[in-house]
Amino acid sequence: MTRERVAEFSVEYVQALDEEATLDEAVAPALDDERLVEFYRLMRLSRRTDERAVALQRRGELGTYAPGVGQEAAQVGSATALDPEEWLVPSFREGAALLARGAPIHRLLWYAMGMEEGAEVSGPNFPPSIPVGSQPLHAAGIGWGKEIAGEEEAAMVYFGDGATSEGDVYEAMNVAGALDAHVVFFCQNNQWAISTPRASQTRAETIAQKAVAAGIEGVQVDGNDPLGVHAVTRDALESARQGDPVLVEALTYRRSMHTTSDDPRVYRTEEEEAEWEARDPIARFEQYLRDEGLLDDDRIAEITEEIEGVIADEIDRAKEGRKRVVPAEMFDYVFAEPTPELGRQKSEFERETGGGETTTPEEGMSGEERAGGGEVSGRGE
Ligand SMILES: Cc1ncc(C[n+]2csc(CCOP(=O)(O)OP(=O)(O)O)c2C)c(N)n1
Repeated sequence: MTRERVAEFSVEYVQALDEEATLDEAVAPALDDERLVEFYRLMRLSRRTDERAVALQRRGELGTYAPGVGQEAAQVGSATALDPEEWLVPSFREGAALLARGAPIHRLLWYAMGMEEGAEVSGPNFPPSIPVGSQPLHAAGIGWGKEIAGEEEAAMVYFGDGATSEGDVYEAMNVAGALDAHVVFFCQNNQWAISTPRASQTRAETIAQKAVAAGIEGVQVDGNDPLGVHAVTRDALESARQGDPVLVEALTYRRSMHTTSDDPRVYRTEEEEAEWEARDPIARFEQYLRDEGLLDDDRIAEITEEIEGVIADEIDRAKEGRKRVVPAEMFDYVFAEPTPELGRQKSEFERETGGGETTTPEEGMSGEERAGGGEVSGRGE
């Protein structure tokens, strides 16, 4: 009888900037001072956009909105490693990543107003994907295309820890590995999938190890450390551009609600939230930049003022450009010719909603949503 070990695997964890804001020079990427401050500005811009968007939703100006509070380092650190001409494929929580790609805030707000135009942001960025775990397949397709065309470019796709329970995500990683697709799978493990905790999602010790079965590399990084994330993503993209896909697991935390229809107090403790507040990515990075002499109170006040101005202008622009939303139209864009079943669903929808047309998102919302969401967690948006 023969018994021998035929394969062995391990998963590396990477951190450049620790919780005390001390930098590990060996891991940190070489970025100039201006770029470092820009990362900080983008993270603050995203945090403030989220705050204003939630307030707008509470006043009935937006439909559903998914804030990325707490995940700014994971998104800004990674999206800035992608070249401007490379494809970014987001899920529905990638506001910070899209801002880092130059997306105008009014478009993100239009999306939350139910307007199709909101999905069209500048550059090679896919529209948000609401069906959980579906978009990694699209990214694998883009990455395979790059391999066939012999182009040294890669695509990067974002998804959550919950999405890794979907078969599509494995299929995407498997096909990417088999076909040398130029793709980075970027999982933001924010510890929760609506009300399902990470521990109930999988028995696996890490999400990164889910790469093993696909024969691709998996790596874990401190997702609240923008410099560690940038370094890991830069290396992953370098590998992907040569036809070796990578799965990155960024360990982070969704500090706010799942969406504006959710109330996390129902399913998690204040102690847990406080624990992660202490590891907030913006506070840590700000501390580092202060220690390096790149930020002080005056510079921070300047950045704050500039951000407030940009967001105020963008909100005005979003309101001015708001269009009538016709929810029944969603049935028209599934197939070139609607199937009989879709036609039936559309008629039923129109019958039940009296035509399905709303003049503003506010009128289209239920009383509960207008009031800020009486319904909690588990909803299907
Ligand atoms: C296929 C599918 N199933 C269920 C839902 C409802 N849903 C929306 S978000 C979500 C949880 C997603 O969790 P995760 O992938 O961890 O991403 P996060 O929301 O934490 O960013 C669920 C179940 C959906 N949109 N699509």
